Amino acid sequence: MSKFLEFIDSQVLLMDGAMGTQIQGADLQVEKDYWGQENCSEILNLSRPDFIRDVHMKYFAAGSDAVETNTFGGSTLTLAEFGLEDKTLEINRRACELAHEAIAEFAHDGRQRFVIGAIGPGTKLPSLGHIHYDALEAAFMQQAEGLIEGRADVFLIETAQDPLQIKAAVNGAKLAMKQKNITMPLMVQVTVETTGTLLVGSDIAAAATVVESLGADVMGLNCATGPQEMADHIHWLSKNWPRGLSVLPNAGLPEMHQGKVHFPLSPDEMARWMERFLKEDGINIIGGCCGTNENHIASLNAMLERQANLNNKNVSKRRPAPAARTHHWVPAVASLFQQVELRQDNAILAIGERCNANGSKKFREAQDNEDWDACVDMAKEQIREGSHTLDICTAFVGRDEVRDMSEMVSRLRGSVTAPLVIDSTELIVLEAALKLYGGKAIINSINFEDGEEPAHKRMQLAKKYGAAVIALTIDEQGMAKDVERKVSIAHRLHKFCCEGYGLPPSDLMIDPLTFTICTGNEDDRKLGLWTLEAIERIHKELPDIQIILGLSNISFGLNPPARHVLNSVYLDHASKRGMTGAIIHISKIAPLHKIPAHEVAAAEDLIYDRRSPEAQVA
Ligand code: THG
Repeated sequence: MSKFLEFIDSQVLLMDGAMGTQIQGADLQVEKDYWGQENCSEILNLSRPDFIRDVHMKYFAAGSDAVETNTFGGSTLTLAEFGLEDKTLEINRRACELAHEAIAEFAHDGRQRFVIGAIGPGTKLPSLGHIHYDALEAAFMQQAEGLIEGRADVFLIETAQDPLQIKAAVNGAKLAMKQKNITMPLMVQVTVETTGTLLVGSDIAAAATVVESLGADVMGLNCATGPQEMADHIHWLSKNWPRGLSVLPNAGLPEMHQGKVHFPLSPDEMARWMERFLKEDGINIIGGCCGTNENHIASLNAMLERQANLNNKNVSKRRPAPAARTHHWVPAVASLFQQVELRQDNAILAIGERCNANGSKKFREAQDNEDWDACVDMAKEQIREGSHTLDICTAFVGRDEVRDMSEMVSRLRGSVTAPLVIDSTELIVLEAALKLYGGKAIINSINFEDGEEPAHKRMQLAKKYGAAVIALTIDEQGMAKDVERKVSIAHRLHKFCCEGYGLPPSDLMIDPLTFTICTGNEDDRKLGLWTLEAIERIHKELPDIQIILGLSNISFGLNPPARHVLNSVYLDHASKRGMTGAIIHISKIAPLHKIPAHEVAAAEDLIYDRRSPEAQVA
């Protein structure tokens, strides 16, 4: 484990206060100090290293255990707004060196201190279409390389307003680490506005679902509001988030005083709030954002020392241990807006089937006419009917699947609250969709039909973009029909995805395949029953994974009313055996008590292949 993660595991870590407050309070000249670019404070790393180093030293003197590098706007894209893109590496490297130089000035006391490589969001929101994922990832990668060269101890992706931007920043940092053959802890701090969501509308649970799927070591909140407005969100994280927690509020909600922004919270008030978060929510890292200065940090430092020495009068300690907390991480996927649990209480996860070029004539025609509004309306209708997530498939002979999928995802991401299930056999379609999607999607699907290579490629996507995965029981011998093969491929998929890629078992959704049992062919009569038996075994042998089916396949060949009955009855039986989700047309599903008993019985006879003696003779 890194020294930083060891530290925050055993003691609360104090970060610094704002850089901006310090810069505003200083007498800096636009031409001389900013090289004519007044809004680019990253220039100061090169033009006024003495000033930046002094700010860091002020915070260390006030008690900080770590300072953030002056690189908030240091991604290539943000620097390009000032014509400084070519200086990305130099600026980020130099900023880290300045923080290290400040630490060196305090070497005499032997304390452990850290350099936190700050990565701000930039000015463009990918979920709103301001910038494409690829450009963002490349820009963050270059910034991260500079931070690594300057020996930052940690990456801090902060003031995040868009989960898709978080993905680009995390992946940029990961690519840089791979390039430089190094691993560093990753912190992600989101900014929850007074509206209660991130700027693009994500609530804290949606944001946490995405951040968790990317493997960040610490999640926290910073900016936008003071501690008071953060309290509910911090409390949610405390109860749910499985790893380290950080809180860096502004010095209260900004107020306008005679045309100037004023942050009202005093150092004492700030410390009281943070003391409460320490005790009630078990956070690991505290510090300040806009409006906080060295007085706030000194006050937080004094509070920490007081807490550390409450029960220990003999040896003087600097930091208390983080308060114990119990959290429960619920496996989930997410749209840009909200989290949806993969295991529903007393119900299956309903995946709407109708936004599928192969599964709905209406959708296919709307897609072919490029009537995207009609396509989006079908998505919304399915949510109104009760679908928790939506399967999206745009595979249509003669059309460009990447383009159509991109059209769909870039519309749906901002207009529907349900997470998306990206249904395509084409790798490029899956990746194009994932690059557009700020939520935590579900990839539909992987299998071993052509060996493991295609599955490897899809798992790499799932890990990179943070997605759950539907995995079909198909191998090199083809689709599994009998129980033994379904179960053994399920185990192979589990091993491949969970052991091979660290996919949480709860994010693996095994699909043991539904075939129609309505062909009249003798060979097909037992297919539904075998799938039910496979569900029962898989559920027993791999209890943590999800099990889903494309339900409507079971009844291909029957007339619509009969299909609705068979689908409903089969869903009921599959759920009782352990199925946790299904791709369905939910408004056509009826609870069994609403279906006439003789129809249920007929459907069950079909499913269990119970035939009257005459029928068997025939
Ligand atoms: N497993 C997984 N994904 C899947 C499937 C699966 N994706 C596609 C499919 N199978 C599930 N989706 C559907 C969607 C629609 C229908 C069946 C399965 C369907 N549609 C009617 C029809 O074709 O007759 C409605 C036609 C219409 O409205 O025009 O039956 O198994 N992982």
